[in-house]
Amino acid sequence: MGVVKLMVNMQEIADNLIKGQAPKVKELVQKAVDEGVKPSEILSEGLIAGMNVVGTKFKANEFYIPEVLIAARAMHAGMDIVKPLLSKSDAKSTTTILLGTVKGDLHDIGKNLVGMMMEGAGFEVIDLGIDVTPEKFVQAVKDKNPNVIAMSALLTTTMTSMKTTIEALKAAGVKDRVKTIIGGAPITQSYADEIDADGYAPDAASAVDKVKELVNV
Ligand code: B1M
Repeated sequence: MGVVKLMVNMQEIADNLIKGQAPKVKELVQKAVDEGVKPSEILSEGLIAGMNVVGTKFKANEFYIPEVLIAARAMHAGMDIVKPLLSKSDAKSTTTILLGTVKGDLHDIGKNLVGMMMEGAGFEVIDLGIDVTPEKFVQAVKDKNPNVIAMSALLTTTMTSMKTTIEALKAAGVKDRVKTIIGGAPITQSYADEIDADGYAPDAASAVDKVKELVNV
């Protein structure tokens, strides 16, 4: 009698990601790759499916920030294996997000959470880091041609940098090339309206929904 070998189930990857089991996710993803499962399938039906559940739970206050960060770490463990294979194969993201904490602001925990959720949703994320000047955002729009600029600010004194950045995009003639979305503790929808940002999101999971709405994916 031959030995029955169980193939890796994508749901098992998703379930372990939701539980934040990074080593297990890594092991299962590697096993799935070795078994010949398409990287795009592992990404969409394992990692992204799991991260979507995490986002839903976070929005419903069933998960809190530490659980999201632990799940995001598990997602990264899987992504590390799948990412190099993806660039060689089919599922190239068609949506690129330029992410950064604005000038003068060094807070990056929320921004990183936004980035992880965006990656989890299958977007390509270019993270410019913290203290990103309007000039740097403008230059990166020219160089990288993103679909969306996602700006984070945690201070009432730095949220004005979002306004200056949008003005700089307009002055450089590139504002219409990208959608702008903003967020962070002091940010509101009315501030987004005031500075002519295309969208506002109160948390990382809603930021993903907002991007989907803005770029129609
Ligand atoms: Co700062 N800090 N901090 N701080 N800090 C706050 C923000 C503050 C509210 C604390 C307080 O006084 N109660 C206050 C701001 C007051 C104000 O302006 N209204 C403050 C201050 C004053 C300062 C300093 C000026 C303190 C000083 O030096 N005198 C200084 C400024 C430094 C600077 O940036 N230039 C400073 C420094 C720091 C540390 C370096 C010590 C550290 C940051 C470490 C780091 O980020 N690597 C820090 C921290 C940790 C905080 C608190 C405690 C926590 C912030 C955080 O990470 N929250 C914060 C008080 C608080 O919030 N309780 C505070 C968790 C994170 C997941 O939430 O970033 O809000 P958050 O992100 C959320 C949403 O806002 C949203 O999604 C996330 C959740 O899903 N979101 C987006 C964020 N970005 C988004 C972008 C989007 C969409 C959603 O679309 C693009």
